[in-house]
Amino acid sequence: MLSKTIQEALNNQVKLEAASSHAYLAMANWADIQPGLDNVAEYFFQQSDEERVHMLKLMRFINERGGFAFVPTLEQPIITFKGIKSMFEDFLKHEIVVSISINELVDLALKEKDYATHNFLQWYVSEQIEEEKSARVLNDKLEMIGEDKSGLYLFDRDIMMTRQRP
Ligand code: OFO
Repeated sequence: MLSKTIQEALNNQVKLEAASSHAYLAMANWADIQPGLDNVAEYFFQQSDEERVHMLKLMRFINERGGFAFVPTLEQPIITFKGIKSMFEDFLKHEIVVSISINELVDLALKEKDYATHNFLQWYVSEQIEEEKSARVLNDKLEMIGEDKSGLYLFDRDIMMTRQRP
């Protein structure tokens, strides 16, 4: 049985995963209307789906452990970007926020001696290592490319190969 404290903390994480899904959906849409960023758009559509899966996994766990998962109210995310570089910077910043939140949850689960939740959260710890790494690699590539149009062409062409399979 989940304590009220853990249930609330997990529901906050549900909201953060939902907000991630929303934020990446906005990035996908923005990329979708830019010339030549079709694969970047596809990358973020898939990333958005993946965040929804993270949210659902949390909801199912909360319910399974005798809690109640709340469907969160979401604010509109940022929907336009100065350019591809600033969008990917936001992507990395967002993943770092999520990692911090997961770490705080792990810490809370230990403090509350909720070992089942602690164990469940390990999947998210590994996931965040991967997601932060992917976002960093993509930001490094964009840094290297700078304003080079052919570099950007290749970035878009190859981005789907960098996606980890769920
Ligand atoms: Fe849910 O993994 Fe990214 O944010």
